[in-house]
Amino acid sequence: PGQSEFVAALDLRPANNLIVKMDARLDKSTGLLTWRFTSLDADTQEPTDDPEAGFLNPNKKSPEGEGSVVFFVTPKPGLTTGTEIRNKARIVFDVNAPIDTPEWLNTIDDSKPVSQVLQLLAQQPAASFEVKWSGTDSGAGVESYTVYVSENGGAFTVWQKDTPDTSAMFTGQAGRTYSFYSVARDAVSNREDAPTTPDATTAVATATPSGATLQFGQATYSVAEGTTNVVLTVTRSGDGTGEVSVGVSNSGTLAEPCVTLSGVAQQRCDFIGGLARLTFAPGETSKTFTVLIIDDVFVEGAETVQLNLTGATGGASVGAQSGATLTITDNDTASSSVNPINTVDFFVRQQYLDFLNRDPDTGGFNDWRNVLNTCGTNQGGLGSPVTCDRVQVSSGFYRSTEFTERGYFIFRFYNAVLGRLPLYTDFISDLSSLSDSQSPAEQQGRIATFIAGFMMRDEFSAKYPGLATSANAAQFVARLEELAQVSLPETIPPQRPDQPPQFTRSQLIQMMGSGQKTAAETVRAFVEQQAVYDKFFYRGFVAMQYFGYLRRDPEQAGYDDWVRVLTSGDAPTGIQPGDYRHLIFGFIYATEYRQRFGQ
Ligand SMILES: [Ca+2]
Ligand SMILES: [Ca+2]
Ligand SMILES: [Ca+2]
Ligand SMILES: [Ca+2]
Repeated sequence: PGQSEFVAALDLRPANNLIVKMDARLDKSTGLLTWRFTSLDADTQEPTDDPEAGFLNPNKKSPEGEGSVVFFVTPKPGLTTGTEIRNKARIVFDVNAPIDTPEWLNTIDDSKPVSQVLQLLAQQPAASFEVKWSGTDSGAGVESYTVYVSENGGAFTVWQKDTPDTSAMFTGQAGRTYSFYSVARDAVSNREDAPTTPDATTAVATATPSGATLQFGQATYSVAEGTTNVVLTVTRSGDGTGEVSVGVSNSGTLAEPCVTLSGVAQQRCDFIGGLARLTFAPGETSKTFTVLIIDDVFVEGAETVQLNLTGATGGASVGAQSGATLTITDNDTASSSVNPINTVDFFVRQQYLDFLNRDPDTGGFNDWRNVLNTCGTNQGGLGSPVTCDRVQVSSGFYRSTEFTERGYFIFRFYNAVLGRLPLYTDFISDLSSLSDSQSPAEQQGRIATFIAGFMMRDEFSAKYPGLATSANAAQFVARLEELAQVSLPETIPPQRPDQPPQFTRSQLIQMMGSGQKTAAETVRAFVEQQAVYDKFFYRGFVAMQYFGYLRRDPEQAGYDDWVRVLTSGDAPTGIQPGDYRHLIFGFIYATEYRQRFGQ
């Protein structure tokens, strides 16, 4: 740099008996740059007489006779856009006629491009609408656009990143406003400044009712306490084309002891279920849900619970038959001092109800019953071998594939995606949407429906404002990691055969960014990563003691303390990390648990 001449001699021996003299110089006043290459006979130091003996062969067989010189030119400072810089070269071999190259032209582009998102309708009739933008640039021309969006006046986030396209479909939500602006980049990387006000703003119209009406099939249902379950029906009438959903709640979520006779049948004491979200696929006109009945020994007479439909989505409305009364008729006439949970069959069935939200299948039930019946003289009760006792059987339900893929999946989903514990009612309601699948394909469909519905909830939108798009893949995954407090690895351990696909952070971002995975599929993959699975495993174990055995929310202090003990062990009591036996033992022999069924 700074030099205006360069002289050197290059010895080509032994390959070639030549010395090549190079003489390069720049005439600063004319801008003429000259290279002169002279081949000298290495012995005589004189130009060789042989016309074919130079360092550059005749181009008989291309490219043996081709050569080039390369040079870089820095433009003078302050050149304005449009300034042309022209170069051409003249090549002279020996005494031959000069060869002129074509002229090369560079044009300076020192100006930023200008772009804008085109005007949008003040109100969009549908949640999905087309957004267009355009731009101009003097000089090299616009190469790409980045389009930003803000929802309901919130912070702007990237929607389309460095795209050459000039339009895309945007999907918003009913009743929300969206503002857009674009920033263009030209072919030489000049980048437009962001505007101070958005280019275009629009609102998505509030959803118009679809005309679907959802209601109970009957006003009253009745079941005897000794019957295992009762099936209730919800019907859809009117418009049957779209996907709609409705929540089921009930009046039986009281905290009174089960022995207290209030005339109200209570979940936990008298039944399991009655909390659900029912999703009607397009064309479906009825859905059923199952309430599981507990055959306690309380003499309580007929008890009723009121079931209600609330929170219809998809523009549906709840019809006149928005509630139904379920009566459970008693089968006890004399008080019993024997608690039915003491019997093996009752205990085993209750594990199915409390962890899997269903009645047992015959094969599974017989297997578990057999484990306990042959477990020592106490049949798995106190003092039995620890390899087959009630604690071991109950923990088997938590560790079962069915619970892991449903209950633990739901629990982990709340913790990982929203960064909080699910409430008992959230958990049971969402678990019911994954229960009773008849095939793996149906199960996959239910999980997809659950996630899609979950992402429509306000709590999700508030935590991921505008982030669930491919353009925001990196921010979306970072937000998942932040809320879950999990860092995805950049290298992943070998994939186990029974495990969902495992990815590195970069892979997950790349798949979402390229559109290979939707936001919903990305969320699901995140929740299925080993790091996330491991993070919440003990917490799920503790939470299920409350959700499953006690059918209620945990007290925070008790929950935290059990998580600590399970994670780190407890020196004073000698409990080792990961020792769940103490935990389960404490709950299944607790008075609160046993008094769900009898005294
Ligand atoms: Ca009762
Ligand atoms: Ca009862
Ligand atoms: Ca009974
Ligand atoms: Ca009873």
